[in-house]
Amino acid sequence: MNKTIIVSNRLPVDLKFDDEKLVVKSSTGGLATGMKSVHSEGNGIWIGWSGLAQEEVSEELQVEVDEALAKEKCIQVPLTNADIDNYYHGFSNSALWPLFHYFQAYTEFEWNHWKSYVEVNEKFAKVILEHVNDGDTVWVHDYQLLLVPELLRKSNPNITIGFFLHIPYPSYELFITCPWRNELLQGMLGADLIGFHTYDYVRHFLSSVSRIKDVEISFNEISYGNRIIKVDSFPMGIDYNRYHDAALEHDKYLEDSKSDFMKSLDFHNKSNEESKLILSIDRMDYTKGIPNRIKSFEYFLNKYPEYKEKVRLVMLAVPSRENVPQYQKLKRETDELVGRINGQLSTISWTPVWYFYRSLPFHDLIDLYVSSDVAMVTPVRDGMNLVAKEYIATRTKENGVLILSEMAGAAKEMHEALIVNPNNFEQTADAIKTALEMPQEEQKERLAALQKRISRYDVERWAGEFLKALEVAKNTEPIQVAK
Ligand code: GDG
Repeated sequence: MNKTIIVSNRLPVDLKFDDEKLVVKSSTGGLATGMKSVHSEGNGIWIGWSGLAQEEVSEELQVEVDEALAKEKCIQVPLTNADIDNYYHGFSNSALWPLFHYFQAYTEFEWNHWKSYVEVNEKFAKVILEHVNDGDTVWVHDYQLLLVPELLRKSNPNITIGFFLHIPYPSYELFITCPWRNELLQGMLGADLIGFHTYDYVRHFLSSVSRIKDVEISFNEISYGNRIIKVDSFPMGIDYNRYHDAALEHDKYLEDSKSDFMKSLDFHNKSNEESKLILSIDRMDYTKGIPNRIKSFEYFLNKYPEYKEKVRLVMLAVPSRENVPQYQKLKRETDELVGRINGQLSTISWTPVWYFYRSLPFHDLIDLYVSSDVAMVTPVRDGMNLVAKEYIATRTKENGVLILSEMAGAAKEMHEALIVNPNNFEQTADAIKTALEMPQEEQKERLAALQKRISRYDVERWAGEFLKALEVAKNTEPIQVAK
């Protein structure tokens, strides 16, 4: 029986040794969260890095690691500390990530990082080739593995290869600044189907391909050698029922096991009945617009002082890529901004920004979603953004307003949110006011439309449609080009 192999940089589980004891933890990233249901249901496997460097794993421990991963239907690609530094922190997160998110000034093109990126992509291809059989489907994910499709195709033309990019694809003008643009495109073109979150990213990709490579393009099909490669948009959804059902269970949570968060929120609610909560959740990343969000909230409080003591911004920033200098700088800037606004505006009974720099267990996350009157999802650039969709899924009482950046892929689908330009503090501040004052009937109408769409196009449907399109792409006959 043919199988589907999912491939991503990180496995959906995270391994750590705590006092020589192996600890297996589920990852919190967007991809891991989204694909979990697809992986657990299928007969396939997931190939990726476990989070442990080779140097940490002795031969004895290796057996234990492999067993723990096998239980989760996972196979690891072993990476060394040098790989992690150069391929992951280096080329992936200091070159591709900023470049693809339009942060050109942060982009570092280092030859040794690139060399390691090539080597690690080869390591991934090697492990995949050891487990793939003719007729199988391999679905490769994201910017860390752009070379893998071509490496697989060269070694085994009898497999179906899909590739999905979770981050934005930049305009041609930006993409050409990369010294290895040819190699990157060549790598992606090994796939039968290349997917992006939005139509804009598809257009940018096709424009790069047509200007850099000598190929025929007709609509969304690339004629390349004797193959046809399809390119299309597949906006990623969430596991809607998981979030919706967890929200419905929320009252039960309160009785059974009060989290510290809810205790604080209870206290807060009792101390000021009218007080409202605005929620912000992201990885601590410069693409997520965290400083802009704090500044917009500060602008709002200064422009509409009647809201002082009546509203709080609850900001959860999950530590991310803490070894990369730009992330350390962002953390310092965020600490300072929160300190400034709280220092200037707090009163004895009111702190404007509640800031948590950590990751929270799922049920605390749900506490936050459910308890918030407004969610601010205002990245300066974001492939999709799943938090926006999760917030909508947890609204079970026909209230709640989403403020969403037009720079997030999600804005292309979620028109009923209050759409803002995150660099326009005045507009964002006004959107906060509109959200806080929105009549219940309007909240209900907007939510109903959003929930209908998000629940219908959930993560299973996303994966199903990608895999269906991949099957069709594989069976497409090449266009006969006249000689
Ligand atoms: C990349 C792209 C694209 C967050 N904090 C906690 C926690 N989370 C979960 C959220 C959500 C996920 O992490 C974050 O997903 P995003 O989509 O917002 O962002 P990225 O991690 O940057 O993901 C992005 C995505 O891939 C999918 O294609 O949308 O554009 O950048 O699910 O709920 N989960 C828990 N505790 C936390 O503290 N349990």
